[in-house]
Amino acid sequence: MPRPSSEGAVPWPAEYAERYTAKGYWEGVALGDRLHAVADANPDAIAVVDGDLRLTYRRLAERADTAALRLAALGLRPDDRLVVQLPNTAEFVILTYACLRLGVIPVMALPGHRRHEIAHLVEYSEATAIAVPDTLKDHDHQAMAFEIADGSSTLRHVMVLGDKVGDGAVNLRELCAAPDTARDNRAAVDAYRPDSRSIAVFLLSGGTTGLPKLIARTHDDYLYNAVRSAEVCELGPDTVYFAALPLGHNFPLACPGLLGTLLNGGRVVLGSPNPEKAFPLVEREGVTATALVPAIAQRWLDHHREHPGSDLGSLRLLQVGGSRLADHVARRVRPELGCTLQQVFGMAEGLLNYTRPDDPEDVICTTQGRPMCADDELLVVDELGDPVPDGTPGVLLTRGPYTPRGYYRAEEQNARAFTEDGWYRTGDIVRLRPDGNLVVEGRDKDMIIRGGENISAEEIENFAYQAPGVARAAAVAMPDEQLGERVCLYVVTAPGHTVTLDDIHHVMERAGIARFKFPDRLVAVPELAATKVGKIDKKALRADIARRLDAEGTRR
Ligand code: OOB
Repeated sequence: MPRPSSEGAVPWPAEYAERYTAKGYWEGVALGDRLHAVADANPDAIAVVDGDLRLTYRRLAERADTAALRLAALGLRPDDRLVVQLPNTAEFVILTYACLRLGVIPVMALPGHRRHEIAHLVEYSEATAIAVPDTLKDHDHQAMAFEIADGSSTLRHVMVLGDKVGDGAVNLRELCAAPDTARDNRAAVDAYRPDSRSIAVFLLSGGTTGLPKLIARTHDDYLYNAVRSAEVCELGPDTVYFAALPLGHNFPLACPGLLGTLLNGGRVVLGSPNPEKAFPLVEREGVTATALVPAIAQRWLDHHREHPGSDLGSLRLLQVGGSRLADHVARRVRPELGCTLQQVFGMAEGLLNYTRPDDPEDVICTTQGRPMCADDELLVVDELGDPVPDGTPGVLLTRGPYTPRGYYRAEEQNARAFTEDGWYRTGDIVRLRPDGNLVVEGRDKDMIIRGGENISAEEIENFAYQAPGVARAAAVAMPDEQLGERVCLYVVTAPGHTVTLDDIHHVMERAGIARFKFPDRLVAVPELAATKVGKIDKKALRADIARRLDAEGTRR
């Protein structure tokens, strides 16, 4: 039985879908078709730069269609799921574009994910294919992918990018290479055209419970996400966007990122955020816009201070988001880097808030912006769920034309994360200013944001309990100058036991967990403070670790 497209996703109610269509947010166009239309209008403009490779729009579109047919020849069909864990390369772009044309749904994994997370994504999405590098940062992704395929009832194709493609793997460089013949593959791929209401991509939730949830983004909603973001950021054909953050993240993928740039005929330069490499690339390619998380923005500022000769003169817009940017860091951007800062408070679940390039400097440096769409609905509520007066901090709820009404196949989680009338509980504590801009004041969710990677405290605690001698465990964020936050694990040990950070790391290492989730510090305590209702008092623990760091003078 073919699975009906979009089964398991939570659609918008019909009246909303009609309204979003009537207002023109949903254009009824598949993303791949729109990308092709841009390619037709700008065939000779450079679309993608990956090292020495420069692809024009014509060549990119051709390669995407060729890759789509090669995927189809392997047996992939519309609505099949392909887990993508690739570095920022031309192959990432071509493969994603091919999927969008064919209706195969990419599941956007992150480079740091390991066996545990990837196996979960494969199983959860019932993926038939996976795309990985051969090895990256000393990790053998190819071996990992084969191991997962061995234990999976759905995964049939392991696709590998690199020089060491093993037997039985699909060579991604070949799959994404230029067509063998001059034949035009476009019409053949057109036949697969997905419905605009169907799922275009699966993004991952940061998640507060164990493993990530999948967020089904439709062609209609994600096209709007990218197009409207590009408008707000004033992107155009002259934009040279530097994709520095891993492209599997919503931010560099479509806010406006890769898709927003390509949908405007601009140029995307692929790379990574390390300033030693990034700065020369910005200069060489005349980069005009990029997106960073606060931890990396700070590194850029410091590197620029230490190497005043580096020329970032072409850079006009520096987007920073993913976690709270400190006001004093924000204020350094224009005077030191000579470009306009844009704060972005967004989420893979949808809602995007941006400061606008022509906002007063005070708004740019002290707020996280305002929603990009007039039909984004925002509600700020207290613990009882009642709206608070404007200007009072509360938890943010939201609905809108690019915020789906639930996670994919996650009824239980949806009952908690969404209200009955479809509001998404962001778990972020915000204050709404009279000028409409939001200030993110904190978080009401059990999540740690370590250098832009979201980590569920609960997941860390579950692993901690597997270490011998751990009686109770609580993971909390500890402040860190470099990464914003790090993971601090409080443990109460069973009588006669000692537990070290290494013990916890061992457990996580064996389970094949992403490294970025490994706790940075362990604090053993005789007991964990409790709240009135008997839950672990994490607020008290966060205050405790901040005090300890201050006392040690190690709060960098
Ligand atoms: C982005 O998306 P996610 O899904 O990785 O994380 C979303 C969460 C938000 O709910 C919030 O807790 C936090 O990350 N966050 C911020 C923030 N931007 C995101 N907290 C404070 N200040 C900010 N500026 O992180 C994301 C998606 C699209 C664009 C930008 C970021």
